[in-house]
Amino acid sequence: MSSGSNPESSSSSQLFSAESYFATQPSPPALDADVTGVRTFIARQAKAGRRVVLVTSGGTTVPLELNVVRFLDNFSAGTRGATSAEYFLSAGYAVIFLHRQHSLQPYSRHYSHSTNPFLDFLELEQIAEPQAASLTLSSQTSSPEPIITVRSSDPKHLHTVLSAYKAVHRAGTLHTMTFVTVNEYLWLLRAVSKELNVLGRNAMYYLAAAVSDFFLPREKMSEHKIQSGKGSLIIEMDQVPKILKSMVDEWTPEGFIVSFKLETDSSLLVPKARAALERYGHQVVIGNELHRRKFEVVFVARSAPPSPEHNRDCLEDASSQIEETWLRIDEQIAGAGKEIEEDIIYELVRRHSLWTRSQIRV
Ligand code: 9Z3
Repeated sequence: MSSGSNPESSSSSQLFSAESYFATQPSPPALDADVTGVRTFIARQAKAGRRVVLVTSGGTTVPLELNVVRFLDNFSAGTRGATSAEYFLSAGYAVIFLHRQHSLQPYSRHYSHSTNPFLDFLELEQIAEPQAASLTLSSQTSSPEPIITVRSSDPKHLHTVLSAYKAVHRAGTLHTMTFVTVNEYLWLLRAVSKELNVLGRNAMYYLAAAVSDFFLPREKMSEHKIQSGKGSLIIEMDQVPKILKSMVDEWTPEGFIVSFKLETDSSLLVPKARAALERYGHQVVIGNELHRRKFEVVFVARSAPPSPEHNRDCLEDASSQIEETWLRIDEQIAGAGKEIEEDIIYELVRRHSLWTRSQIRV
């Protein structure tokens, strides 16, 4: 990185393989505890005979300083991931929800700080004058507890969301983990994939997080806040290694892996999604254009999903069998509450079932 004030820190970029990345970049301090937690969760779900899906959600950051003041962020509120997690849960999956800290989460997303703020649902009951006075003057009097009631313009919806939320908590089928930086994301993704590999084909990966393609290796980061005042700032970032390739080849070769491809130029969507499928050899790429993502997505997949053998041996041959399937919902229906994630998950559950029942050796 170089700026008017940090010219000495300029250096050239190198190409990181997944291996060299993890050999040189620091693991998050809580990694061991996170792995223990997720391992216990997976063992419990395996015992109950449930399929497990890892849902990644929200955007990663790339800090520019070790004492971080500034960072590069990736676009995502976490809507896709949080919404999808709910539909996976209602389809009977256990969900590991790996999300950007403070991004949207399943169920609470319906009542986030910006959509239906929680406090707007609460009403203070009228308290008689003398009691109100004593409440104000002293919190230690024996005056009655204030009564707070919940009022919703759509109590049925609130009841549905709350019931589903409580049921999932009782069943213990949702496990949440958080990341902020792309480094934390990569370490956690690798760790969870290796743990989930014990489930073989019963594991699904739904990679909806918006992941930076570039990062600043630790050795190139400025320790303190980058100083301004000497003109422009030039930062050279290195490319994040292609971890999908490592997932398919090493960490979880039998898992059913779904990645997302985000484009803003719709003419690039299908070609880039096809290229990703050919390059990594996983099962599905879901293409979404930024502004149409709530109304249409395109599934790009092979007509027969590749087996582990296929992953290893036949990538070049498989390109001709790649098919595109569009899922669309009417914008008016979407406005009335229909979510495209419902259809996405329905279709993925169907495809995953075929994958788990496939006769090919695992
Ligand atoms: C997505 O494409 C997600 O659908 C969105 C969801 C980020 C668009 P929101 O939650 O946004 O509705 O606010 N995620 C994947 C984005 C990404 O980083 N993809 C990489 C790429 O396109 C590959 S993993 O190269």
